[in-house]
Amino acid sequence: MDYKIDTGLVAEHNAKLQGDLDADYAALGGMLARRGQDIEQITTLAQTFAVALPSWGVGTGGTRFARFPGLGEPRNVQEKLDDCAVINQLTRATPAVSLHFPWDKPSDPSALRAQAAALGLHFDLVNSNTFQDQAGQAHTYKFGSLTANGAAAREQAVAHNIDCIELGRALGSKGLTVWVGDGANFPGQSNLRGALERYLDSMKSIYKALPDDWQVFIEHKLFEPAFYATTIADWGTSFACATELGPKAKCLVDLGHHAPNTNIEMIVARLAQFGKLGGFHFNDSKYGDDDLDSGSINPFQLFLVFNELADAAQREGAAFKPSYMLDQSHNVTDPIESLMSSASEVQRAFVQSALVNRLELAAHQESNDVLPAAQALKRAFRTDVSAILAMARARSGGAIDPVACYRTAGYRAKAAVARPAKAGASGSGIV
Ligand code: LRH
Ligand code: MN
Ligand code: MN
Repeated sequence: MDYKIDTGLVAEHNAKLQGDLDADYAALGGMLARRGQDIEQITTLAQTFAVALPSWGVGTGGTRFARFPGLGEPRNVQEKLDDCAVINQLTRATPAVSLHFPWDKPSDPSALRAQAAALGLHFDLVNSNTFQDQAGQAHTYKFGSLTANGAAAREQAVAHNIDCIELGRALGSKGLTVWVGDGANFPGQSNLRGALERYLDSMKSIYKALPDDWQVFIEHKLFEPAFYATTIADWGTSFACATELGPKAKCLVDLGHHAPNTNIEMIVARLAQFGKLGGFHFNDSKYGDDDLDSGSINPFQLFLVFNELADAAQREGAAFKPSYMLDQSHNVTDPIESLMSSASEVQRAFVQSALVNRLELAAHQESNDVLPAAQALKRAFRTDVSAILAMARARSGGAIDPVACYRTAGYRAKAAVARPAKAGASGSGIV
């Protein structure tokens, strides 16, 4: 395995922290045992958790208004993979990468696949991009891509998605996520129903190009860049389209793509109930599509989403396997640190949801005993499972404290030397 951080350094880091961790773990284990829960079972479960990294997340994404490039930013997809490997080496929770095309289009897909394998990584869903014009493209997406009035722009957008499938196939990916910013900025700008009809028409052509073992995920977003009417604005539209397209089409929930205070866990429950929950883009937000780090604003919401996932998993067993991906943008932190922290916050919510006593919760719900039902969730949410997360990482070969270990290793400083700054490294202005 091509480790980017010296394994001796990780071992040394862990050795220093192991004693304290053992003590914390024993205390937490004792507390959970009094609740009838076996910490070892939970730790083993935590070790199975995985969330994919967004290739676009390892560069400084910035905001809509500016980006402040950081030192040692990856300059190409190969360097992005190297950074993803660091995140996975230290967290052991991010073995897959979700690529965005054409931002991270490899010139040699099989070489990239080999590099990923050497780094202990593989490729999750690929993402198409028809939300901005690319250099040299024949038809603009200014007035829409998959929904454009002009057939030529629509066909170009469909062809790009089919190219993404082909490229993804060569990389060993098993699905495509489609997010379009198409919509209108003025009432009257476009026929609302007509736009969705054209979207479906385009998506049917993309759907036809899916290999048998592939899925396509429809990602909805309330607004931006279309500020009056976004064609795929909500989970209802996404669900209707996925249903119309067929069994290989599912819905993707990006946590940031809803109005503030939307009950996202209920959306998750609905999509799971009707077999259309494809996956997630995890991030956090306060106002809109802020792309803040997971768990940084509303960790209780994240926990409640995982509580619904735990319910669905219990009902449906191994067949229930939504894809987990991060989708965030960094302006003021080192992206590697932020992504490590987010992966562990999503893993935390997963572990906390496993602490919910589902039998007890169901009994309280059955007898309409409201307060104990709410307390059953709060008890799990309030439990500090940090020692379980750290133990899971250590046992899987990761770092007890990934950010501290990463800083000790001086990876960014070394990258700053190896990767001299280049203006405008690839990334998006609309994430
Ligand atoms: C759109 C979005 C979508 C894109 C990514 C870069 O806001 O969430 O997932 O592909 O950002
Ligand atoms: Mn997203
Ligand atoms: Mn987004």
